[in-house]
Amino acid sequence: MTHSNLFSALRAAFPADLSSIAVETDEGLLYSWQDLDRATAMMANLLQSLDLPEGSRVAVQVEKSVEAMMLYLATLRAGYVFLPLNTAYQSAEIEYFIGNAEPAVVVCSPANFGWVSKIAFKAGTQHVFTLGDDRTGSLLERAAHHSDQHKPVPCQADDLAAILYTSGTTGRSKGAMLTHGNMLSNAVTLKDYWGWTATGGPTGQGDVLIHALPIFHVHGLFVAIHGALINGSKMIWMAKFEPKRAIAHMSRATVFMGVPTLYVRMLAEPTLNKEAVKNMRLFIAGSAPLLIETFTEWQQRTGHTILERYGMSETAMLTSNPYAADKRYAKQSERRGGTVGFPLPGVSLRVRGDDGQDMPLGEIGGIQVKGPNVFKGYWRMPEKTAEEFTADGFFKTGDVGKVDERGYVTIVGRSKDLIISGGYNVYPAEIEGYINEMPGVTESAVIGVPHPDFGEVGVAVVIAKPGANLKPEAILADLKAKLANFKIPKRCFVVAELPRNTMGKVQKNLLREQYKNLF
Ligand code: MCA
Ligand code: AMP
Repeated sequence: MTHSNLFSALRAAFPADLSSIAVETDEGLLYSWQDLDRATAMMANLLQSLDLPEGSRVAVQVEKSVEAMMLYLATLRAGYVFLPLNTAYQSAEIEYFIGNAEPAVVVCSPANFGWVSKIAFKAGTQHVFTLGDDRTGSLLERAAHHSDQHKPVPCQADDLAAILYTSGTTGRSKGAMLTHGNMLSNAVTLKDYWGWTATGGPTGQGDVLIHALPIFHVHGLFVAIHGALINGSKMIWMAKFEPKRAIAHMSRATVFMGVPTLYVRMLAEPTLNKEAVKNMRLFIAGSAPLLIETFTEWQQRTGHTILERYGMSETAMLTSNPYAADKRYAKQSERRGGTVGFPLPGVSLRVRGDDGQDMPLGEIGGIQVKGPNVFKGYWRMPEKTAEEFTADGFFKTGDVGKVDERGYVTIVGRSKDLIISGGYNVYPAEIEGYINEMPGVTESAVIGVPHPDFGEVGVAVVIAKPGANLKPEAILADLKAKLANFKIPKRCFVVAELPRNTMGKVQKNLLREQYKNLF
């Protein structure tokens, strides 16, 4: 059997000197490569001691910490399936994910143990551990009793490594099943494509990554962590993004990855200038459209051109603007603002019209992709999976875009009804469902409108039942009690009617136009 455990590939890239520093936290804690190796071995041994069935899911909702990253690596190492959950999710959301994924192990913050364990045990989970962001909790206590030696469990490239929940236009969240092979192929490609170096550079120690993103989504968990580890690169670990501190770290770092909101917030800091970034090699942006204003302002202030790339939970990274260091890949060396660059090596990308035919260059259609990075399917949803793939095996991204004559891909919109707010996805159908159930509500429409900080935010437009006295603040407060905070519309309006087309369908484009200047 081929040994394709992703952890083994990452471990093989650790530097020879295991006593050197792998992670330095914002609070000044230092973790060596040996610490990563030993602690992940202990956690992997703990997981294996539980005698879990093959393919068991380990669902994790904890605050960002180096130990939380180690738990991810330990899950890979032990051959189980990692299921990360946004810390903002509340009980109804967690109940759905746990009920749907049926994890054998759940790890939560000590403060949430009461309600999370209740949900987990009800769903049949056998083991619930806690992990605090200050190295407290039963997970580490239990792991401390296990050996710090562990042989990674052999895996096939096609074995599941993680399930990431994501949603479509309608219905509940779907679990995208990513394999060891999906993620390893993407990590290896990006290491080359983005010119990671393990030695030299201004710090003398090769690349150093500022890790500023949450670790429950593809960007922070996979692109950033795999990127650093597979290059044996040190990470400067920020538990929470804070623009001033991120800029201060840049004198000792070379690579930064962020969603556009992070760049917008750093641009608001007077300390951001050419001197502050003089050691930096690469700024990467993705997860949401980077406004051309942000791209240009960043260039003027820092002298650096942000490299924008595009990906999805289902596919990890798909396209990237070029990093000129390696001419094999850089058909053009220019990073073009407003585009997401070229399909990555190994990724096939095509643009198709509604009739299923290829669109001519420069014309807009649905983006479809194929490659070793494309997921295995949606967890326990074979019909949904079949719907999202074409007969010849391309995945329909739901993004709308075009490819120009030089090969640059531009995303112009989305056919899926999705709002991307500060890099987090918000599904209008989910929010509308909650509003429509409130007493006194006839109907609602949630739309995305431009926002200077988050790029886009949700706005709810609600119709009241005759005689009902609906208060926008009460609607928002009710939502806040039930849903993750980033999903709450930033404004709510109670109106007499919604614009409709002749079929009676709400015309969200007209609502978006009407409310576009709110912020
Ligand atoms: C926080 N708030 C938000 C958001 N974040 N509202 C809308 N959108 C958001 N993204 C609100 C909270 O509800 C709260 O409101 C208030 O802001 C303060 O919350 P706090 O958590 O303190 O906010 P923050 O620390 O300022 O967070 C902003 C942030 C964060 C740093 C931009 O949202 C973030 O880390 N975003 C990155 C997301 C990410 O990693 N995405 C990658 C997905 P109130 O006080 O009213 O409750 S991976 C992906 O998309 C694909 C695959 C890809 O290509 O990478
Ligand atoms: P997720 O469901 O979190 O995986 O979000 C994936 C979606 O984020 C994609 O389908 C795109 O709509 C969007 N996205 C990711 N990167 C970019 C980008 N650079 N520009 C525009 N949209 C992006």
